[in-house]
Amino acid sequence: MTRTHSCEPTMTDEDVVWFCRNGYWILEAAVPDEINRRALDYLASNTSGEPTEILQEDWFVDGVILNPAAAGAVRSLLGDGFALPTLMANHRGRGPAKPQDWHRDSGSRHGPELNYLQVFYYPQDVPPEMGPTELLPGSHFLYQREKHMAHYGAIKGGVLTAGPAGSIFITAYNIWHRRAARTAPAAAGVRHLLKYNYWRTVDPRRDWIVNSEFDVASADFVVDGLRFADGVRDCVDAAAMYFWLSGKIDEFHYLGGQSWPADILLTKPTPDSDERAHYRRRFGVPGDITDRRSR
Ligand SMILES: O=C(O)CCC(=O)C(=O)O
Ligand SMILES: [Fe+2]
Repeated sequence: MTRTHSCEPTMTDEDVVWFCRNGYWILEAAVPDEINRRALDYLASNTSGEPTEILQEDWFVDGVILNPAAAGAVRSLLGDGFALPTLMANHRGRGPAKPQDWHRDSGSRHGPELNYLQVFYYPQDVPPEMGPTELLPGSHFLYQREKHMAHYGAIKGGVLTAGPAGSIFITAYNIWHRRAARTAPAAAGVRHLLKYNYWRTVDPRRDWIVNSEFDVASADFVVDGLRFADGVRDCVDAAAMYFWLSGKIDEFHYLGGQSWPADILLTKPTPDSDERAHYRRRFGVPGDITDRRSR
């Protein structure tokens, strides 16, 4: 029988909006060292690309799968009583190696729904030279034929998930990703990357950490980094996902043109400040502004 889990959410409205616009959420060094070491020992003797048996190990389930930081984020995005992974993959990186092709994993669907999450865990330190996974922020809404994607080389704006042992990153399943180039020699060791999915079992509703000051009309739906989507499509797609997660997708009707949530970024973050200034179009917010528009 599939196991489910209940716990408290840890993400706020702003965090959920950040996930909607970028398609991932990183938890650095979430898993304690002792569990990372046990996982590495386990993977040294279980060399399968699908070591699903690790899901039978209580120390692994408690330390990684039900890790409080990870489970709290999964709970925020998938609701209470989410179902636990039933399959485990291990992507081993050996070096030196060229980057993998950009891809989405098979079975990807596009749209505002978020019914499962693809989660990755590094049991060892993964500095850039060890070939971390690279993600393209906002690409969970970008459709491209897989065979075409495989021809792209480096894409400006990709984010390396380099991080310390115990880091976990949570992704929208269809985000574009690839293993980055590894420059470290073989002697630097294998890079293990465990990958698994959690599943929603309840209808979506806004039951993460609700901030009563949060105003969806002025929320920041612009992807962080380069904007790849056509025009303001990043905002429209991210806002639609936020409404879907809130159980309010029936109220989301983008008028088009310059209406909400279309948004122009006026200043870009600098190395000293990540402040972003926006020019916002407030007309078209569902149920807002004039109180006369129902759709
Ligand atoms: O090894 C990695 O960093 C990513 C691997 C991956 O995404 C895959 O093989 O599907
Ligand atoms: Fe993949």
